[in-house]
Order: sequence, then structure tokens, then C-alpha cells
Amino acid sequence: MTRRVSLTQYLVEQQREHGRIPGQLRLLIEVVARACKRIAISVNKGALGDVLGSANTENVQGEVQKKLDIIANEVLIEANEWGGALAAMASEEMDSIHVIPNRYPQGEYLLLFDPLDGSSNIDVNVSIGTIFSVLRKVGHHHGVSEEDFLQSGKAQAAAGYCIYGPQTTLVLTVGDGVAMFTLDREQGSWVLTGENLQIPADTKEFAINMSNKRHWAAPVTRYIDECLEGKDGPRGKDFNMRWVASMVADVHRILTRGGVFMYPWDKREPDKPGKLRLMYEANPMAFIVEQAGGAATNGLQRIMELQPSKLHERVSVVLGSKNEVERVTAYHRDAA
Ligand code: P6P
Repeated sequence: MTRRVSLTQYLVEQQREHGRIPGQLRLLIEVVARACKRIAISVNKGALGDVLGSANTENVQGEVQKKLDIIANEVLIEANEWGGALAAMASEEMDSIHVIPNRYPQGEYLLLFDPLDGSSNIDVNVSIGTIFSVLRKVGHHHGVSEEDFLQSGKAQAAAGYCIYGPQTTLVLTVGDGVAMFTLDREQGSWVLTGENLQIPADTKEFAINMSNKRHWAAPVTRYIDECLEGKDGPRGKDFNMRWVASMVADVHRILTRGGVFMYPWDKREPDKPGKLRLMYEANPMAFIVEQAGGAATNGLQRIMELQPSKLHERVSVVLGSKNEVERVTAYHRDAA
């Protein structure tokens, strides 16, 4: 029987050995992990709880919100308000930032999240997830505003996601490799089930929504066409394809067995750089992927080096096995 290590023990030992998880950050991570447990309980109720279907409201993205989107958002807000680690929070489901109310102490961290990613999969019982990113509030000015959140991804203190799938799994990095925790439902605790996860540099598996093929830019079409030509084409090997339409599930697969994930710019909405959001989807996933030896670009630049100008801005995403991401990025640079 291998030694069971809880999330708390892992965080305390990481702080003792590497000094990368100060007390406030450890509390913040534990509170987010506890909130994910509560979200998992709601997600797992399905039709037995009043959690499926639409909430008949729209979010800042103009998307119809599912009931679980709102439930997950409220769980994360309520869980994180009182702890004293945060100055403010930002969410895909809220137009503006949520400043910690005066009745609670304010801390030095900023928490950003997509409370429930992959909502189109909720009612069809396909894996969905929560994505979160932690920044520090730089500068010691009093108060906090949206501008405090506009930091590049390389400033992240921590990032993670929780996937609500056949297992409920929490994946976390504080900049010292990637760890994975599986929820032990009998004990109600997170148990360490993976450390220093590594994404293979090469792969034979790509993830993209092929129905958008006619809208892609040339470098993306070139890359995918070469994959489809298989061993008779320039790649000299056959490729497999996966597309879950839950970024968390596609990234988790890539973290587990390699692959390349792409949600590129396309000409359906040419003014938008892409569909996915930089601050609370692309940046945390890029941090995790890079910490696992992978790569993440917007086709031309490292995602974590992009300087955000708006809280909800979107970005084109190519991430996963390093050599494949570098090939796609090279095709974009050739075209540019
Ligand atoms: P499409 C989910 O809505 C999401 O934001 C990501 O999780 C996912 O990768 C993508 O959108 C799926 O988009 O256009 O294939 O439905």
C-alpha cells in the first residue's frame, strides 16, 4: 500500500522543502479544493438535483448560462470571501471583478476562475471542470481594480483545474512541477495520485473542432492536413483525433498521454483572436502544460508572455506536446 498523502500534507511539505507555498497561498489552494468538492457533489446529482438545464440568463460572453455555471460560481465566491488570502476575484460568469467585502480581511492574492468549463457537456453527462489561476496583487496601493488583474501568465503564483469525470481529479502547479490529486469519496479527501507529471514531447493525437476546418487560417489547415495524410504524407505516421469540447478534459488527456490541443483564430468572427479566454482558461492551462514539459502558444507567441488589456479577452490556443506545438508555431511564423 503506497503512503497516502493528502493535499494539505503535500502543500505543507512543499512549503517546508521549497518555500513556494506561503501560508496564505496554502489556505487559498485548500479552500479552492474544498469548493471543487462541493461543486462535484452538485455536478454528480445530475437529474436527481435541480442542477441541469439553462438558467435562462446570459454571461458577459453573451452565452446562455447553465444552472450549474451559476451554482459553481456562487460556491467559489462564498468559499473564498472570508479566508483573508484574497483582495478580489474574477470569473468568466461575472462582468466585473468581485472585491472582498469590507467585513472580511483583504489578502495579497487575486483569484480568477472559469467555474464550470465545458457547460455544453453538462446535460449529456460528459466530463466538465473548474479552471483557476492565482495572481499576486502587485503594488501596495489601497483598494483593488480590474487593472490589478491585467498581468501576464508568467506572473501566476499557482494554477489548477478540477475535472468532474469518471474520477474527480484536481491538478495543481505552484511553479514547481505538476501534481494530481484524486477525490476519495469515502473519506471526502484529496489524495496525491501523481507528481511531476510530464507531457511526452511527441504525439500522434490532435484535438481540434474539425467542423470549423473551412474557417481556419492556412498554417492550421496545413498542420491538420499533414496529420490526416498520415504515414503516406510528410509526417510519416498516422494520427488519431479527439475532441471532447471540454478544455479541461482535453488538457487532462494530454497531461496523461500527450497530444496537441488547438482552438485557433478562425474567420467566423475575424475580430476575435480566438474563442478561449486568456486570463482564466489559457493562462492557467499554459502554466500547467509548461510545468509538465509541454508548450503553449497563440500560434506566434508564448501564451504566458501575452500582456492582457481586458479581463475577458480571448486568445488563440495551441498547447501540449512540445515538438508539435513548435511545429504549429513554426508554420504560423512561416506564414507571417
Ligand atoms: P466548441 C467550452 O465551451 C469551451 O470553452 C472549451 O472548454 C472547449 O474546448 C471549447 O469551448 C469547445 O468549443 O466550439 O468546440 O464547442
